[in-house]
Amino acid sequence: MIVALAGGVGGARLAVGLAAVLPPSQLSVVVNTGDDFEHLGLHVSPDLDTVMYTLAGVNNPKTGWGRADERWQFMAALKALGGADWFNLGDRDLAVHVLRTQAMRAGLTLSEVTADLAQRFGIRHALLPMTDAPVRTRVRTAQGELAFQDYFVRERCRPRVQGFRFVGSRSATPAPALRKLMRSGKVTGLVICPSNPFVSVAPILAVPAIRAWLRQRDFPVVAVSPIVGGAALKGPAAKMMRELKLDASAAGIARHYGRLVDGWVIDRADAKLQSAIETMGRRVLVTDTIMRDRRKSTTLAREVVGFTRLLAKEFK
Ligand code: FO1
Repeated sequence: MIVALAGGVGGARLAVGLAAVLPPSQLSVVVNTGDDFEHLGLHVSPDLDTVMYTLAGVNNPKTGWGRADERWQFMAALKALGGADWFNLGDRDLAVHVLRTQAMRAGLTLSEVTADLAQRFGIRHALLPMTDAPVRTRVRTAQGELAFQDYFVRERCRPRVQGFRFVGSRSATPAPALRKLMRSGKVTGLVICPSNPFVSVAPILAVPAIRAWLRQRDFPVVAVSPIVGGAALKGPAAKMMRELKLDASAAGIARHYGRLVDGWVIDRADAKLQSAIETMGRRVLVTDTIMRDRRKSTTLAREVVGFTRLLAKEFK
């Protein structure tokens, strides 16, 4: 069983590839919930929805979030009535937020709601929130501390970041299905998808039991670098690294994760960094990591799975 940790767009793309290569009995996708927030009275889970829509093939390929063939009548009416219009909720997308909010108000957990919605979207692989407890990413910036969506959407990632905190993470426990997996001894590898290390992957690793599990793992962790040629393919990862005085490169990312990762998958554009990363004691696979379409996602996923299996053989 391979567990994939996914956040926003980059994570979703590799998750699709992994789902094409591995059957449901061999792949579970664990998603960041630090981006979740209450908006207009609705519980919004952006990364869960991005991964769910992408696995279901109904995601908006242009924005990376929300649904394809979207209409915006709700937003137009909301704006006309003076409602908050900085966070766009499409007419189709809205149905998921309303149903999730209704179910959670009725006492269902985020895991239960996610499983029900994923099943309705025809998704057969396990789609798991990292935890059912509320964890909220807050971004410390030169302009003070911002809630994640205020930083990411309202302020368009412009403020200079100084650090992050994940409110609620200390007391959070893994989602039940993830805890079961962790105890099963069936996990043969963990893949960190090319998501933002600070706001998509870090919140998952901030759940104490997940971090401890990886610390004492008996399986390899393979990560796909979200930085290619010194830039993030989408989102503020490279900008954040520079603002945090980190080397915004695949090598800088490898240094950032340290011993948490056994094998790095880096793009051909960064082949010259292979020896630097190997010198850190990591294995490296150099390949084409740009997932332009589903075919590329599947090809990359196949290579990542192969690399994970290779490292599993060497695992003491
Ligand atoms: N990102 C934006 O930049 N602008 C938006 O208006 C926006 C709306 C939105 C609605 C639903 C949803 O699931 C995601 C949405 N996102 C939007 C993306 C969201 O900010 C995510 O947190 C990012 O994708 C980072 O993971």
